Amino acid sequence: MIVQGTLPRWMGFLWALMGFPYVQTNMICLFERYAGDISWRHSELPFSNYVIRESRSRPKVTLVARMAASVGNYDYIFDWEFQTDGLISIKVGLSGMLMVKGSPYENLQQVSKKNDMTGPLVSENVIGVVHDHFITFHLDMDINGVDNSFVKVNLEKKKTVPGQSPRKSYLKAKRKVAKTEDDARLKLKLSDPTEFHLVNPLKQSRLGNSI
Ligand SMILES: [Cu+2]
Repeated sequence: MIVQGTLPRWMGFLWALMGFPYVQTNMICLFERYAGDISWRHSELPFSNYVIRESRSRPKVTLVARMAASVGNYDYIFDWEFQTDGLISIKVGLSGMLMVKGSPYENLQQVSKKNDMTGPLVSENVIGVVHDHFITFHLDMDINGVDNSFVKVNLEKKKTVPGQSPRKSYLKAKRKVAKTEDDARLKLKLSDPTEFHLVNPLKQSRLGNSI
């Protein structure tokens, strides 16, 4: 049984204590997650008789802030996951009900033009419609202040001078600071691995790196 929305807080608490679920608006849930991963491990090269190894002893526990949004037939689950190494990852999960439409067909054998189907038959007379979901994030970053730059770092293949090295080519990291918003537009390509950095060029670390 689900009570929608507007229960006073104490009643909702009592309700939950009795084991009944209820909906509270504008809430997120916050929890630690251990998914069985390790945060760090290492086996040192065996230069001596001693094997120096640390593994399985540091579990990767992350802090997750989760929001679930029910939109029509779907429930989107947004997980902001904070890791101990400083990494923040965002995962979007989709649950709820499939988007379907009716079909005169009960079996694919009845379909003469299979390419005209808008999706697979998921049951008799029911098509699961193939479509896209676009999730857009507006990230307003403040890295050590508001004066931030967006940097693309690509690996570029460079050829060595003939006779200079047994190697014919090498990889060079090329940094490009986006001057305009248009400059910062990008298309992700698996064939062109790229790092994206957000830095404050006005602040430097002890080593002179922008932070
Ligand atoms: Cu959908």
